[in-house]
Amino acid sequence: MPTINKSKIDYNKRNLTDQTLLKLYYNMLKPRLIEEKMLILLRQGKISKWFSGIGQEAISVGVTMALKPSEYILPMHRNLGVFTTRQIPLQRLFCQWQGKLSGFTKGRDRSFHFGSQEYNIIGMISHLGPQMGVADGIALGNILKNNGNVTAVFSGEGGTSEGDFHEALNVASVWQLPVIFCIENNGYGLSTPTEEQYNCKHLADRGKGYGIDSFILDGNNIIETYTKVQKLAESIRKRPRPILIEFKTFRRRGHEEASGTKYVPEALMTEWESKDPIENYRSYLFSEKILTQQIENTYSTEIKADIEQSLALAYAEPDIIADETTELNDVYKSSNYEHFSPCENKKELRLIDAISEGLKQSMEKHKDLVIMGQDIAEYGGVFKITEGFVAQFGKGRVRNTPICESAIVETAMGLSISGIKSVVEMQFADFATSGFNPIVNYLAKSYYRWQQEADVVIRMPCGGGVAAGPFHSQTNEAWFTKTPGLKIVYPAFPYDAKGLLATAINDPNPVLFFEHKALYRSIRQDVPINYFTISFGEAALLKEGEAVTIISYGAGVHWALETLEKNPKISADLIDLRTLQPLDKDNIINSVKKTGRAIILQEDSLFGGIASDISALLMEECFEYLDAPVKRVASMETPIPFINQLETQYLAKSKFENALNELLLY
Ligand SMILES: Cc1ncc(C[n+]2csc(CCOP(=O)(O)OP(=O)(O)O)c2C)c(N)n1
Ligand SMILES: [Mg+2]
Repeated sequence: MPTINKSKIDYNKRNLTDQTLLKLYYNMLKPRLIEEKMLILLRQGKISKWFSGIGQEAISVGVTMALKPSEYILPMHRNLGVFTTRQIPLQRLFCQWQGKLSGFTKGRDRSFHFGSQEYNIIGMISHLGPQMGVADGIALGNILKNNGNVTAVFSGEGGTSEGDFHEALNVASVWQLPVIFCIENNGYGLSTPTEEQYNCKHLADRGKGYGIDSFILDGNNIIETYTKVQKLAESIRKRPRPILIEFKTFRRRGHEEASGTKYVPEALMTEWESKDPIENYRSYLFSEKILTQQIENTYSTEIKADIEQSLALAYAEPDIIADETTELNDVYKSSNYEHFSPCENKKELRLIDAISEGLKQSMEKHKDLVIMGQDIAEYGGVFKITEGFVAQFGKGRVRNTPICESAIVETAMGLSISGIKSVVEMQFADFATSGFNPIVNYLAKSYYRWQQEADVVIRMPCGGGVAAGPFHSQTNEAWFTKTPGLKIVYPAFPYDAKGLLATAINDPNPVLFFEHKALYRSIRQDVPINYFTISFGEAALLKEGEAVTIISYGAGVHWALETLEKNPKISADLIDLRTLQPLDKDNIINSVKKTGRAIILQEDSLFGGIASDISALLMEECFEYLDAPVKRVASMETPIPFINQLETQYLAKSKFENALNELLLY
């Protein structure tokens, strides 16, 4: 029988019932016993990787028990207690870790990298920090739905050094979002001790800088953790606002099991071992005569039986059989959203007006659609696309954001988890770099990983010819066409922009919507006045001819049109791709099979751009039909410069006519 020492932690059970006190114990014991089993399995080589939460159980369990089951929790890699306290069947957890079908990711992601709408748990991506911005989005969803719910999100002290932490706290404070930010300060981030991680006394002190109330709690004291979080949650439900809590605790095992703890001073380890949250609580409950040996035995027998049975079931489940179609079908959420036809009644609009009108009509159609961006509210955005929107839709749905692209993309992800669509306006497409991680890692991969759609459109004012230099002129679609999971739209005309934007917003997948700034006010067209949609993946054949196929998109389409106007004798198919992902391969291939010549014009610099991929596609699919090598025309391999003569030299426009004539003469 285990010995019962006097508790080293001061507990005060206040008015908690024995039943609650025991429940807290049971809920801590469960992850501990699972971990002990995992360590054995790890030694036997039966599981691959394990991040231990031993010694930190009071935080996961205290926070989870303090929240309602309907409230979202966003845990990290040491929060097994969140999952078990929410009573996820162990069989499913074990299947997740074994990469079996009954897990949560169909073998596509490991360990705690999953979420579950069924249990209101949103698991992490490896990058740690993005969780906090996603929590902001879920909390914003709660505010907009006025449901009084609180959201809790976890981070290690290491994760607080990431920009995401700072952005998320700032946004939560500016918007008074009901989020409990829980920092588990366990002394180390991998091998890095706290003094090499940050240079302030307490991380909780950072709350002050953001205008957020913050607290320091003994993360090993389950009663303190549970009661304080419960009280704070109750208060936040009534008066929404963010709270920062720093839980002081210690990581008792290696960063992950295989990496050991050699760099941790032994004395420190011994000291924290004596502060074990379960052992001490157990002693306390025994001393209060709340826990008896008999109850303890019952708990432990029950949990161990559950572990053994669930493990047996998980091991018995057949391995996943790799199937390409299954994998490819799960990159994008398929959707049968309704299509709307354009009406006869038209009005001449500039590209910019068409986008504005399309956005406004989508705001009218989707009553909860939220748009977010810098200066988009009263100011109307730097290009004035959202002018007048606040007056019509209110500040709740038309949201000025601080300058924090990462947090806003993450917030959009959180809104999607709440079932709310959003459009994010990048002030300039160039600044998407500051939100790059959540775009390519969170939004793009979420559906494939655990079937959570990222119902987000990111508007990308892009492109050169505006004498704006290297950071306000890029057309950076190729950074994103590379990434499975994203859809990329790039209209060249007002009509297409309006219809495609409506589709982008209807589509449940993450869509990057490129808007060429040089076309905003220079291109006009008659556009149907009603709300209408245009299908993705359908290129437009702008001109029909016999001698050559010209393939382009965005400003390139207009450069090609100008060139053809200047050279009326050239008989060409001119294809405007309109969407780059999905790409209308059939129409490209069929046209080139007909003409036998292909030239691809892209505004971006050449290497690694979409032109290269289309060229390769044509080599593979049309080789025997080609009368000349496929030609790519693109801008120079330099950053895009500012001054007119340099920019003109840089841009592909000046090279296109020659290249086309050369190709025709081949
Ligand atoms: C952006 C990023 N950089 C580095 C890593 C590698 N990494 C994973 S966990 C970790 C330490 C995290 O420390 P902390 O936030 O304190 O959490 P703890 O592991 O201590 O619970 C590191 C460096 C990562 N996953 N993501
Ligand atoms: Mg840490």
